[in-house]
Amino acid sequence: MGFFQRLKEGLSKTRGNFTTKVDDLVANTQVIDDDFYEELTDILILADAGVTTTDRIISTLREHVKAQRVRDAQEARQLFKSIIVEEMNVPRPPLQWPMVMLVVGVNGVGKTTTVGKLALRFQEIGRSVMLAAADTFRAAADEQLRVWSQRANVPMISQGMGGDPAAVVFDAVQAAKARNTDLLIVDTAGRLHNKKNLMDELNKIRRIIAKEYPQAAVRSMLILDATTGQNGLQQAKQFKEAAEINGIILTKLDGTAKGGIAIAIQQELQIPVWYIGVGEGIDDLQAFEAKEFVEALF
Ligand SMILES: Nc1nc2c(ncn2[C@@H]2O[C@H](COP(=O)(O)OP(=O)(O)OP(=O)(O)O)[C@@H](O)[C@H]2O)c(=O)[nH]1
Ligand SMILES: [Mg+2]
Repeated sequence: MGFFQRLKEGLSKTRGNFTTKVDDLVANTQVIDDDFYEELTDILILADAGVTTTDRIISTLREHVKAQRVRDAQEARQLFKSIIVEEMNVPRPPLQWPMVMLVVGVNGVGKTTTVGKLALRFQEIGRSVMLAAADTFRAAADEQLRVWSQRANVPMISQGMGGDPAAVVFDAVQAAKARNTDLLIVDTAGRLHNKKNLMDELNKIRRIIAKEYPQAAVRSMLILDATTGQNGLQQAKQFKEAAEINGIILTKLDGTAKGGIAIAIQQELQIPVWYIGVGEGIDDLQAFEAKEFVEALF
């Protein structure tokens, strides 16, 4: 399956929910009136785009329709699409090498799986990759990461369960430096934003990397489970308050009909989405591009 086809496939639940409704509305609209905007508002809200984002999209659409004297609902649909692209467009910064990616987030959002997917992605384009097993909390975490490291054929540094995650990261940084590794990806334990000691641990890890590996670009990637919708978004806002976050990876988009969260998230958090997860397989990670995303959705 090609890249775009895979993305379309991954978004099929959302397309079935959101896009089909938009298309039905457009097909049944003779006059663009308040009812049209109200129904479009409902469709966005039901897709989890959130009230603020929805209001902004609809009022921009109203302005454009008025300014351009649009009468045809099909034309309004085109405008709607391009407004959504604009809404999602928070450009991600260019990659820098060497880089350390800290993969963080609450429990079960897909951190370890994403580490595996990222490892393969960069290994395949010729970058040297190393993994650090800094989830020393959960018994099976090491083994789970080892499986991914084998699939992606990249080395992994670990100290086993119960150790100090910061010590694992210290070790991994020394190993990454010694081997001239382009990308060190650090898997961390799931944590809640309100657990102060756990959030402090993340900040400590960042300090260690900054001190031991000043030449590396450090990027904390917050993993967000798309199926948790607006709740997940609120949680992410709080997470961002407690730890520095540089990018978002939105997982499990294939598992939700409410992919509208992907529309809301960038403006709401003011953090770019770098990648999206559209399945459980090692290939199911895609670089996020607003335009492509919207094309695949519509
Ligand atoms: N459908 C789907 N499932 C995913 C995706 N990403 C991860 N998962 C699944 O989500 C579940 C949890 O994934 P993990 O990678 O273990 O999540 P985690 O954040 O590391 O979990 P903890 O370490 O326990 O906090 C697994 O069953 C994954 O297969 C995705 O993009 N799509
Ligand atoms: Mg994990």
